[in-house]
Amino acid sequence: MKKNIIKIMGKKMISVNETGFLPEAVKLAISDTPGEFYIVDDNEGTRLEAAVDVNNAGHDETAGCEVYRLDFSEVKAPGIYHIESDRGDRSVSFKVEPHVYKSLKNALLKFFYFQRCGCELSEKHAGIFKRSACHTSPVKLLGGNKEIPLSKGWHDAGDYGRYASAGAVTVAHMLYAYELFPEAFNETVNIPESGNGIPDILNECRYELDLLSQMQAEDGGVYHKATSYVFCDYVMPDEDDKEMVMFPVTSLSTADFAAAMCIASRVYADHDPDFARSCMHQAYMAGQWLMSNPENTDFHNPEGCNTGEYTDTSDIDERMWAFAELLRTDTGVKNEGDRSITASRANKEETRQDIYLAHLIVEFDLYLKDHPHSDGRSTDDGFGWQDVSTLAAVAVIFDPENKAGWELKKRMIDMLCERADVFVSLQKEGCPLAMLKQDFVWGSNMLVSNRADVLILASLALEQIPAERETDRGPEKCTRGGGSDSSIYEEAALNQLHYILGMNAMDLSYVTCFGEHAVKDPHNRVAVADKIDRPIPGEMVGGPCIWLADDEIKKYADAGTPAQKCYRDHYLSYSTNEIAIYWNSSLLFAAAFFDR
Ligand code: G3I
Ligand code: 9MR
Ligand code: ZN
Repeated sequence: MKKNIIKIMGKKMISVNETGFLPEAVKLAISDTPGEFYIVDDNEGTRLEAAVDVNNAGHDETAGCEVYRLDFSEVKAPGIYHIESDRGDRSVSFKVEPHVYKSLKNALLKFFYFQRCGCELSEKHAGIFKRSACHTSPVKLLGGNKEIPLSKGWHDAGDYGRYASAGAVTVAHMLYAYELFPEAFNETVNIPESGNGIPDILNECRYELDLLSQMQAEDGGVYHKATSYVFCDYVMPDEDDKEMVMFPVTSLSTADFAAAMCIASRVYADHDPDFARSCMHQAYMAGQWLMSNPENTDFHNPEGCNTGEYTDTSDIDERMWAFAELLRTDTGVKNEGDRSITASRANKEETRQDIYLAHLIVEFDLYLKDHPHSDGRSTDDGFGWQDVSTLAAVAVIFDPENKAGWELKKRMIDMLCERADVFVSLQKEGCPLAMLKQDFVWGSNMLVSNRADVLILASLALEQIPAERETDRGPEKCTRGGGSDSSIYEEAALNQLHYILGMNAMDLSYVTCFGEHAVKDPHNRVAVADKIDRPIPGEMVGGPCIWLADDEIKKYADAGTPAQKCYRDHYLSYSTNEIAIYWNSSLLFAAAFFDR
């Protein structure tokens, strides 16, 4: 009788992080159906005594169903398990293990090697994904004959463009991760530089920094992108015969470049002092350009051009990040040519740092004016290519010399923690996921993982608040509003990771080769053209997008489709299933934090 009921009702979903859980972490899975649930040890084939608490978390609009949260935090012993219900439904198998995210972390990093442009990928390092060198000719500056030599860098995504802002933000995710928790980067990932005494995360970022350094014009401005005029077909990169064009300088690229080069000059100082100095000089030049060019240039493709735009109506946050990083990093004394922020300040002996600080404050005030306190629902994460305000906050908050001063640092911590508090509260109902329907935009998985990163950063920022500090009026207690603490932030960050790795309405892991139901067919020209029936491992795809912005997804979703289900694992669905460097680096940041 029971069997029949199950048949009639059909299979129900039990979805879970398919990679697994850290032994001491809170462990949640979700189901769309109530019932009794059990944890089964895969090796023994037996149900565990450990309780699975089932909570009705209410209807989830983005999942399109009632959500039951299954809490099995009691399971702490390392092993391989799955969840099953009294109705006979089961989840895929997952691990509980102390270093459960290690191979994920390393695959997310190795991904960047597979994106390398301008070099051969050898069998030794790429295995079956070996390929020939691509895009080695100089590029032509748009609208003229000027040739600019260009080498190295990563292909941006499923296309072969190289975009300065995208590259700079990606490198920043990775280098900040390295600065904040270097202990996560002790393993090598079999790239040509492995074993040279420099951590592979720095070896890999160096490959992109070498490209970026060639994208700066003589006056300090940075070109927006080097791409063909239109996207090429699904061909291998070395077969792409479209001419590469360098597009004009933008304030967005120049600011992101300045910030990334500052971080690089710190991080590489011990390993390669000459390179570090040259990064600092280039960052300084970019900073000078920004001060001479106060308008947002923005960027729009010229007529007939269809490659990525990375357009942005505001460059306030980019400038804020650039000046925050310059303030923290550029210890140079004032030069003859240095720009002054206001003529009225000319009387005072103004240092270069005074100038950066003044600019930082101006931009931060402008930013907050445009972004008043969040309404407690949705909010920018500030950790993507378009809004980089959290990156600016990182530069200020984690400066060991606190060059911005306590007041500004405190305001940055407040901005960061306010965001984190919103994300914690968004997890309270339905899926334990900080995402509203309108957040399922192009690259929604980056929003999910950026929110994890913000939560992680907020947990680290709390450590930066001293219990007390000296003021003119004597000692003063330092407090922060909001109710969260580090462990709540970390728990919420892990929930975001669980979504990416399988705890979602698609019951899919969005990282290739990680999970029994992992995505298999990303929009990546290499992966389509190589004719290999396996995807390159460690790629996070963009994920559900409610805009239904390509013909493939339109066949499978309409306006009534729940946001989490506006997704199709097919290479033709570029608006839901592409890959991108700053999506991987965003997830790498979180994975590395939880495997440090
Ligand atoms: O910021 C605005 C927001 O204010 C507004 O309310 C909202 C409404 O639609 O749009 C927001 O901007 C969107 C932006 O993503 C931020 O999420 C843009 O409209 C949207 O077009 C943009 O999508 C971008 C997509 O290109 C299309 O341009 C993705 O973020 C970006 O990751 C993706 O990047 C592409 C490159 O162009 C080319 N290479 C592949 C790469 C990955 O798909
Ligand atoms: O492959 C392109 C991808 O990298 C971009 O993100 C996307 C949006 O700009 O466009 C893809 O290219 C498509 C083009 O825009 C329209 N024709 C089909 C292309 C995919 O084959
Ligand atoms: Zn290339």
